[in-house]
Amino acid sequence: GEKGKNARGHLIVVEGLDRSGKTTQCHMLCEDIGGLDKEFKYIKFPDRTTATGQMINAYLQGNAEQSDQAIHLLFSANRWEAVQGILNDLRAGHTVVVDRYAFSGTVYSAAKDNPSMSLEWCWNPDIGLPKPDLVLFLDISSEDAAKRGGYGEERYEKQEMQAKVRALFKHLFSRLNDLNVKTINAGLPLQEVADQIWQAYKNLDEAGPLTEDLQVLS
Ligand code: FDM
Repeated sequence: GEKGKNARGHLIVVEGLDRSGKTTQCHMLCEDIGGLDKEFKYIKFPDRTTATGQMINAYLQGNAEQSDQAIHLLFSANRWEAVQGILNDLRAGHTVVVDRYAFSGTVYSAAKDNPSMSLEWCWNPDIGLPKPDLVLFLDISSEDAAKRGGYGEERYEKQEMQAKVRALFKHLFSRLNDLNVKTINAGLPLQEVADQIWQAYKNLDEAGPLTEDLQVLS
């Protein structure tokens, strides 16, 4: 359909566990959006290229230590420093596809079971970030993830951690009830997952141009 002059782009977040195929699916989605002759932008968090991202990368690879609180806030800062760019893209009418966001930020930190970091505490620094129009949660059991060749070498890539993260994702999404979340079984073959993501995108796109301002996470 015709896009109104003031229509903003959609903010779409893809979330999920390690080995859920998130990044592959983001690329397939972007390619299909581009195929419709629409402008898109792909962003991955953590963005390891910035100053905060380099600190996060060193932590994840085991080359630096951080307190649980400090690394949590660095992940959040890594999103906050990208906000103006995201808003500019959305206002220019571009679709922004985000690979991990505040939801990963909250559940990976909460999964550490640090008694001074409740789920609420973990969510707090991300309050005010642009709120996605759609969250695609790629859900995969640890058995299915293991079939894909197991986890890598980074800090959180352990089965026990992943199981906690999965439960916390479900818990967090059940609590954020004004959020548009679509859970997709990421244990299905790649193309079936891609088809379901595309259907969810089409539903959003066909609902018409977005003229209202973007909301924020609360
Ligand atoms: N992760 C990712 C966090 O712990 N907090 C965050 O805010 C984000 C965005 O970092 F284990 C974790 C999730 C994962 C690790 O992510 C690196 P990628 O997607 O593998 O780069």
